[in-house]
Amino acid sequence: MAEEVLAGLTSKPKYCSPKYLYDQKGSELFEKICELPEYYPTRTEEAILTDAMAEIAALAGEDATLVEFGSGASRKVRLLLESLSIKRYLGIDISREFLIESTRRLAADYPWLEVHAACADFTRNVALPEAIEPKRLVGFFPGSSIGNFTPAAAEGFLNSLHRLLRPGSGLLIGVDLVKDHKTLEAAYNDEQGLTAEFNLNLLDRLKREMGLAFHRERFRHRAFFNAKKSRIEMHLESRIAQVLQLNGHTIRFREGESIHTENSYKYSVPGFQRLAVRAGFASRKVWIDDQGLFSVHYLTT
Ligand code: AVJ
Repeated sequence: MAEEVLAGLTSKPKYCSPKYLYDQKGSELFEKICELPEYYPTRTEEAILTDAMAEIAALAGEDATLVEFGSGASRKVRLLLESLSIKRYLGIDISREFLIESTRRLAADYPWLEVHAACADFTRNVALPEAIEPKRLVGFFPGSSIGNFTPAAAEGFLNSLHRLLRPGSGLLIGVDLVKDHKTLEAAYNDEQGLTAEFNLNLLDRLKREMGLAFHRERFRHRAFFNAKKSRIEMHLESRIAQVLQLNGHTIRFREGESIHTENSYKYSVPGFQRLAVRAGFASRKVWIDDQGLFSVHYLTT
């Protein structure tokens, strides 16, 4: 982490991988963001999944093993467990304590389910545990987490999932859609300031884990839609010119200069389908809510 963070903060423009937003505090804040009135993706995706459950069950088939990438609180998977014929579940997440807690709760609530947990950065090449590997898999990648990747990286990532899941498998994936800028920007600039907290927590984390000396009030959260690139960008903007020390390195900010902390790409349905096909998948089915806010795709290997 230290190396990766330093590389980002000493480059031009400055950036930090969004995966570092998800320490224990960040994961908790993200769960709260999901319940905000402005943050439409979570509730919209859950409604789509609920309505499509019978069709998803038919596509997933009998006795599949469900593998969730970035399982977080393992909340959405509960919707699937109620209706799908699933024997085994593997949650993969980068936040260890959060993962252990969530999968323990899941195992307690679904005694018939074989529950596995793997603490891993799924953006790197992950190998599946032995108990999982030989089984017919259904991947689950909800929440439009795919939006964190650039389209080129998303294609590369989907291609690695295609290889990981192997023939006869499926991937259920949630993808946020392009829409009016006001709705998009409101989702990342909530009234309560939870998204700002989530973003600023990155600096708190660097302070805790890498000794970054900084004043919180000298930074501000900024999020906007970059229409040309079809993405929400999230930044930590320096309110003033300042110099910070991190692990013996000097990091200089001009007034208004920012650390780019996250991209959240928004797709059209055909745009995402083309990307999935380039990555080796076949697009079997897509569900969209009435307002055209969000999409859920079922892809097959
Ligand atoms: C988890 C990456 C899908 O981009 O909407 C929410 C993260 N960042 N609010 C998103 C996030 C700020 C979220 N993803």
